[in-house]
Amino acid sequence: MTVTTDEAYEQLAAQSVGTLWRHLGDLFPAEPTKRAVPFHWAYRALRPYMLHFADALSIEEAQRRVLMLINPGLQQESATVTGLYAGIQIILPGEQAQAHRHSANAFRFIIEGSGAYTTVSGERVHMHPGDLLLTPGWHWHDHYHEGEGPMMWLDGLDFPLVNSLDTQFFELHSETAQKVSVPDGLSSAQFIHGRLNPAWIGERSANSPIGNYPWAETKRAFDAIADNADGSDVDGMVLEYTNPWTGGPVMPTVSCRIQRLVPGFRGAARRHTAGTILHAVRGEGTTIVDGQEITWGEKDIFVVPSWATYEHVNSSKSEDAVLFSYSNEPVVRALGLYREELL
Ligand code: GTQ
Repeated sequence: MTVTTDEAYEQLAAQSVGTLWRHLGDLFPAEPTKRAVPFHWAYRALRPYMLHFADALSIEEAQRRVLMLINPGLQQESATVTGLYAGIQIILPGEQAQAHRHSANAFRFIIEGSGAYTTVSGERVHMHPGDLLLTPGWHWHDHYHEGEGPMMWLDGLDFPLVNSLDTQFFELHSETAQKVSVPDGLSSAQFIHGRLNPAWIGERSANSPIGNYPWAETKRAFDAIADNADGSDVDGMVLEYTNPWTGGPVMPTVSCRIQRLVPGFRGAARRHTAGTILHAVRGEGTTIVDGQEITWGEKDIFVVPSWATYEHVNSSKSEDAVLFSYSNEPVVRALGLYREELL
């Protein structure tokens, strides 16, 4: 061949061919490159914008009225941490958000308001602050508000992961509302007891069948444990919401947890390879993420990217802090990519 080396590089690039020796370093970093950065959104700063758009934009125009919390390092994929997304949704009394479905798994963690519900695969699921509602992939879902005042919740979806695999489908329902086919709240009534599952139900899916993990149950669990457990050095009294069929995570791609940090709690430092999104249900505190102090207040949302070192602090001497969190740990574990390190 009679080409110079420069010409060879150029001609190969034109044929969509790369040369590994020039990319070994960036394709195989010694440690994860952490495109996602530690970040914090204050709820009180976002709330006025939610109310503005509730007034300025009809639910029909928007379909879903949601502010997306986008990590500055993940703008291309609209992700909050790698593979996962967080948004804050608002719905006003009298509104209906059109039924649709998508491949992505979704959940809602209720922040404020009363009188709203979502219909998921024919079941109306009522919402109260602190409830966790599931909308697993390809389940029809439409939201309604029949109470007073605005209703707001945190949306968690795995769409950045689904999109990165080119596996996303989306469909609008032919009607605004899907048909209700079972009594309200049936799935929670049947399954929330956890140790007594309805044996006549044959389909045991990788998704939890529970439409709502109500705050009342979460509170009961914390009250029952009271101060009689040490909890985790890193995460305090941390509980995982589980799929009653498997004992595993609520959906195949997302693990949801709730943790109580007792007054004066100072967690040990740890890092692991599951990007995590956290929401302060109550209390306030500081989480140090890769040396950066994130001071969070009630209802705020913040992130700990994969392989970032974090430690939680509840500096209050009298008040508990409660954090809801979700991560892509089940995906990372299923692929054999989970690593953790106590520091
Ligand atoms: O409520 O169905 O934040 O489909 C993003 C996509 C919420 C929803 C989001 C959605 C929804």
